[in-house]
Amino acid sequence: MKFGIKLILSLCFISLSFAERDMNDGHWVNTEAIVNASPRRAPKETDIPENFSWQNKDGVNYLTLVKNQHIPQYCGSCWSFATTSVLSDRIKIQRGAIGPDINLAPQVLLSCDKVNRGCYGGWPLLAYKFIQENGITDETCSPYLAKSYRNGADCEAEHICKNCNKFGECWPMEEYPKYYVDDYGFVSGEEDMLEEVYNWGPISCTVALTEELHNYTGGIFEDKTGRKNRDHEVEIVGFGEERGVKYWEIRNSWGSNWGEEGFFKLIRGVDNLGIETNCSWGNAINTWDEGKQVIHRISDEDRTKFQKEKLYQHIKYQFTRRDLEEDVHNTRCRNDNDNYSGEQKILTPRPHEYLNSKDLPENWDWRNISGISYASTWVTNQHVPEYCGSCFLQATTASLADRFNIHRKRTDINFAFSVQSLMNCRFGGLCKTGGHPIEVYEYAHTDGLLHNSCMNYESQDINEEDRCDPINVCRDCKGPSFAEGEEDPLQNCWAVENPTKFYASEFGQLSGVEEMKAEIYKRGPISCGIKTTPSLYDYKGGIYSEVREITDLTHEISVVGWGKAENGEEYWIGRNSWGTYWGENGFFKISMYENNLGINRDCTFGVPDMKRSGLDEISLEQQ
Ligand SMILES: *[C@@H]1O[C@H](CO)[C@@H](O)[C@H](O)[C@H]1NC(C)=O
Ligand SMILES: *[C@@H]1O[C@H](CO)[C@@H](O)[C@H](O)[C@H]1NC(C)=O
Ligand SMILES: *[C@@H]1O[C@H](CO)[C@@H](O)[C@H](O)[C@H]1NC(C)=O
Ligand SMILES: *[C@@H]1O[C@H](CO)[C@@H](O)[C@H](O)[C@H]1NC(C)=O
Ligand SMILES: CC(=O)N[C@H]1CO[C@H](CO)[C@@H](O)[C@@H]1O
Repeated sequence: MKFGIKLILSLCFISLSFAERDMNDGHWVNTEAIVNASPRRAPKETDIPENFSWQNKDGVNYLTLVKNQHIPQYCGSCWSFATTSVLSDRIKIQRGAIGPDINLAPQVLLSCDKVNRGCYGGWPLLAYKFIQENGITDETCSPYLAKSYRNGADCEAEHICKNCNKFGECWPMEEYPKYYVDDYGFVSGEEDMLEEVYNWGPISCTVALTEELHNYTGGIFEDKTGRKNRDHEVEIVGFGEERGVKYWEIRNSWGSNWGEEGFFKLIRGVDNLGIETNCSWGNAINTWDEGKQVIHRISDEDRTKFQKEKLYQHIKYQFTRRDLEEDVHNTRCRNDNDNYSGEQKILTPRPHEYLNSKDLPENWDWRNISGISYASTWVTNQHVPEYCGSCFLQATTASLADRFNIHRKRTDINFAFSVQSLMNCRFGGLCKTGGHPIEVYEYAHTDGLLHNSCMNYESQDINEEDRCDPINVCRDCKGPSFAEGEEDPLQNCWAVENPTKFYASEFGQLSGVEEMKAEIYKRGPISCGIKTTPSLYDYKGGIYSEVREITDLTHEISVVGWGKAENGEEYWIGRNSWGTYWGENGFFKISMYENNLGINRDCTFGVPDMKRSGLDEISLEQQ
């Protein structure tokens, strides 16, 4: 490998004492990445407005979810978050913000990009080059672990895209969608940066970190220390001018409880914190449109290796069909709540009391209402990094997150609630046993839900004695990155004080097509119990149908709408929590009548309490 130009490596290093600043003295960057860099694409427009934001462009949010690189423990991975969020956001822009967000996985870069330095820093240009050559998966294949190849993460096939079963066994997926970088390159200087952001989408830039920036809570930040030693990477998503002060609008990767819901503004045009010196951009190849998908198939080599090492054949689809049919291993993740003793909370008339489902549209899909996607909380995978029966949390929090997005008209933060925070309070049930969906709504009503960037999904039950310990409910951590085998990687972590909470005002149960349609149409997605069967595991697309006598509902999913096929068959549109490699990008269609898999039997809903969540009420009637 040839080394040449010396460039500063962004280390994402943050320490309140700044005692180890020498870590960012510089790094030799592989010249190939620079040689491969492309010139910027020609601008479509050179007339740049005074204010512009991809977070709210004509009332649509083109940005993907705010993340926190510092949980479950500190990792200097800002470069991998900045790179994947630039690409994910640009993909969303290219798709017109329709369809579920594609959240590319920073973990793949941390596990496999060995030119960069994992949790000890990296350089976006090298990351783009890696993705151009090797491709990348989304977070439902490879969830964030805050570990890298240098401190405990591996890069076997199963770490790029995995699935797991109830017996603690995991294996590489045979087939899954992959994403590739098309062109990538540099940009610097205010004028070029404005042009690039406005025409093509967010860019990422290296900045110098200061203690003041770490303490930032809002407004236009201006560094007075003059620090230019760039050691952090952030994403510019817009720009503007306020009372004569020009600023950049920037997304950080420190979670939504930092700054202005995860964002900050920085004075523009004076290279403050060095932000106008070294920026990069990258575009993805279109592999999402119908017919253009790139499906990765496991190589013979990987399969053989896995079979040898882990008896792959035996666990491939974890159980025999008869096992599944009879659920001999008790894979249920939802407990029947027919006998739920708690109260429903009903304060306003129920939609089916004043709407007649016969008057409702033939097609209603919260993923695309007049060209806007509201069912935009991310698709999750409850079975990675380990198997966990958390469907009762996944389906309920996804329905509520979509409902918050509906209320906010999708113009500000992307809602996604932390399932792990709930699990760490052992609320409603456990990974091992599954749980009760309605109790999750009850919890949202009494205690409130937290943003996903409080605690990311580790798919593990917590010990009874640590239950609801604040550091396990909403956490943040500082550097340095722990070394492999270090005893307590949490020694530099603390509980976030007063994290923003999101409440439900009402919640209740419903069943049957009439009630379901009215509730979904008027107030948004609901969650419903179904029976999982062997054929459902194998579902790849189309309208699923399986009518049988259902004795109990073993799984919980979210219903985001309905439709009518050309042959007149009506169906529900469901969101599952089995990753994007399952079904239609994680979603499915199921025949509406005759109670297929018991879907019409026992559903639940929650209504966002905007006022108590500190959010402006945007009336649904205005939409
Ligand atoms: C940042 O916040 C910490 C903790 O509140 C405080 O001790 C420190 O003085 C602040 N630093 C600056 C530069 O404001
Ligand atoms: C830009 O935004 C600021 C603050 O929101 C506002 O005061 C100003 O009028 C806006 N300028 C334009 C041209 O919209
Ligand atoms: C619900 O109550 C009925 C009647 O008391 C009982 O037969 C059934 O087993 C109960 N179901 C559950 C899941 O507890
Ligand atoms: C979204 O819905 C509109 C009709 O409201 C339709 O014209 C458009 O093709 C749909 N977009 C996608 C990507 O399905
Ligand atoms: C393309 C670009 O902006 N490169 C700059 C990166 O930073 C170094 C060191 O400050 C500059 O010399 C380069 O011009």
